[in-house]
Amino acid sequence: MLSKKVEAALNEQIKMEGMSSNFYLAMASWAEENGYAGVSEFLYKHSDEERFHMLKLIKYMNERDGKVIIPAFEQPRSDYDAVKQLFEELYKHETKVTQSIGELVGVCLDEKDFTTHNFLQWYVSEQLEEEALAKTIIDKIKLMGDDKSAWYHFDRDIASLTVTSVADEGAA
Ligand code: OFO
Repeated sequence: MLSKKVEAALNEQIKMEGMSSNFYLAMASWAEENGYAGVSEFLYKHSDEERFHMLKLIKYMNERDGKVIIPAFEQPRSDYDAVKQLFEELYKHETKVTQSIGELVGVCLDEKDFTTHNFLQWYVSEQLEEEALAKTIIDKIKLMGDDKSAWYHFDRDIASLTVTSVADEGAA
């Protein structure tokens, strides 16, 4: 059984993950519309991953007899000036998600809910990796500047970039 505070905080996180999924879906569509096939493929996948993060929370809450509330999501932004701006927004958003996971972990500790605390450790590591991934992409974009051929390769290669591939690069 979940305490009311943990239940409310988990529902907030469901909202956050669902919002992330929609946010990246809108970004993916913008990238597709603007001819960045690789960037859009990367973002469609990212959107699916966020939906999976939301589902994982829903299933956990139901397993623990919590009451899941599926929220209404705000309409995400649908236009960007450039891919660089899009990834800066994505990075900013991920830092917010990390903060929200941190607060959720804090609520579990206050409530002495060590089972949920344990469950959330997966999200803690995931956020670390997602922030690193977003940072890596922004660094690449800065290096490329206006080099058209670099952009061509970037768009081709980003489709295969995942949280795991960046973590491996970091470990190498
Ligand atoms: Fe759910 O990891 Fe990003 O937001």
